[in-house]
Amino acid sequence: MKIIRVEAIPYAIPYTKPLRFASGEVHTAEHVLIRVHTDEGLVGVADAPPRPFTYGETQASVTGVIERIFTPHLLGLDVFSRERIHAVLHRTVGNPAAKSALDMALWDLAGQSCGRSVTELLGGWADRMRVSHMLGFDTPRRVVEEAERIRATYGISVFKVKVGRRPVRADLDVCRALRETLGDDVELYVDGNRGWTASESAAALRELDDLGLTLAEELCPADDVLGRRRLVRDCRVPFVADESATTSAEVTRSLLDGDATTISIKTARTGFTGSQHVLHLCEGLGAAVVMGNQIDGQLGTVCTVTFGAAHAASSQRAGELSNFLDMSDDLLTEPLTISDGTLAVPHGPGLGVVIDDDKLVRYRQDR
Ligand code: MUC
Ligand code: MG
Repeated sequence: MKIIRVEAIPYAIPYTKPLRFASGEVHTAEHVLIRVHTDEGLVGVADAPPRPFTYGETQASVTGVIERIFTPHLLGLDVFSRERIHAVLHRTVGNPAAKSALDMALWDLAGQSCGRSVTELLGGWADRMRVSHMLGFDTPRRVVEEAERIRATYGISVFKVKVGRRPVRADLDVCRALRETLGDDVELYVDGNRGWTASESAAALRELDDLGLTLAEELCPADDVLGRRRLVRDCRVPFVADESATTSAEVTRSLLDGDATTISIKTARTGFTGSQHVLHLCEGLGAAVVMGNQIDGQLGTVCTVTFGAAHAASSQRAGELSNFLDMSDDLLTEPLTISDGTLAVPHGPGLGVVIDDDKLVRYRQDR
């Protein structure tokens, strides 16, 4: 089955509620829909969410690299020659969201062509995952209100709280208000997106010690090499590397150097193929993983739950699968639903999703 055409379609869907965090904020999902067409008439899809503030990609860079650099070398290649396709992609450094979307669209095609879901092809461990909801910067009252609404509406009881602001007190107050209002039955953990120094992070963790947090993620930059190592060594909960360790090599260095003890896997930046490399590497090194969210829409979230539920090791912790709830609309004909705090993997074949053509016409930006 040969690749005959690749589409990279920029689209924009506003958020009803922007997400704010230490390294940026997102008001509109300015993503790129990737469609890989084959000579057998099958079309694989995936989503590329550029995150300029984290990886330097934009909608224009994603469409540009796909149309001008990758596609000319992909046309005519067999969908199942994934290693050869990756060799083409890896000649170019960077561009993680563009490369990952192409990889996941190929897996979608592989699943469609053999009539099985991608989650089965990857591992077939479970049919759903527990959901963790991400809470962005706001006042303690508003963050608590959001968490209560999310718990009441979707049954979610795991929350990742964005921290990394100055004064540090603003975030400490939010964490304490959440624990005091929601009680001990909810799981809380924090993500600083590199906003604090190592010493600010250490002081914050001391203040939060009695709250029973379960994870601390990217509180300070990994480039603060010694400070970060000291912080991780003294941290009483697993310390998660997210944007500081995105490739297998970075993950290896991060774990061996003591920059982190747990790894966030995001299919939006390592696709399915690269995410499996990272997962198996972590298993070999004895490090846990958490399925993260690159502020994905529903298609990206399908990819995360498809991968997370496929393996025992990636489905142990709740996956970050609910950022799409804050979008005003989406592209799938069958919207995702979270209930009892879980999200089911759509049934295949492939990713088991259909793009709503009318919505794509409404939101695409290239016509
Ligand atoms: C996270 O876990 O950091 C913020 C930036 C990004 O790329 O993902 C989010 C969530
Ligand atoms: Mg993070």
